[in-house]
Amino acid sequence: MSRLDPFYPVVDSAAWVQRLLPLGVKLVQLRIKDAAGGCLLAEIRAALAACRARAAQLVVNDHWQLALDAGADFVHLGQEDLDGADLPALRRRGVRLGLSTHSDAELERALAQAPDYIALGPVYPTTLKRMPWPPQGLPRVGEWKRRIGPLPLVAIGGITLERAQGCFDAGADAVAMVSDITRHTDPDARTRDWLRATRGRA
Ligand code: TZP
Ligand code: MG
Repeated sequence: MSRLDPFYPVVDSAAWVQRLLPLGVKLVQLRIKDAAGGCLLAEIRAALAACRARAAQLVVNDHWQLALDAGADFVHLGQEDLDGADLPALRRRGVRLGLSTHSDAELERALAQAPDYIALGPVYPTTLKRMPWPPQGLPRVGEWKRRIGPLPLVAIGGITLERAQGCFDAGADAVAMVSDITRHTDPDARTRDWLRATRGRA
């Protein structure tokens, strides 16, 4: 089971990927919710080329077919995406799979797909996405880790640098965040702070 880099920023454009990689980011998710077709493929290809040039890994959210065509490292899917996704085709091409979970039932269903990592969210309240689940809290991170064993666990939702250590101590292998990087007043400095704080864990 391969390890994940502990610092896992989630961004919405290839431009963000290109900005973060020179700072030392080694794992990044491209999460584009408002584009389609050729534009999306171009974003994925640009992000992937940037990752290849810096020995970093690209995770593509939602768009598994485009990720497959482009040869991304990972696809990240929610439960609602699972029905339509051709998981065997992803496996054949060596595209790894990350799955979101928010409840016991979702965890059971996700584990049945033999994913390469499990994400649990929202650990803290998040302003980014309206979610029907209350914040899971750190005890739940520990519970998830006990249940999934050696499979990497990604904590997401309201995670700041100040909250990261608590997530790791509770059992997260990696922490993912949007706002704490992209909405920070100084995203580059914040990214460097994150890298300093997490590098020893990689
Ligand atoms: N999935 C669970 S919480 C979340 C997603 C995509 C949003 C994370 O954003 P932030 O700004 O780090 O809370
Ligand atoms: Mg999705």
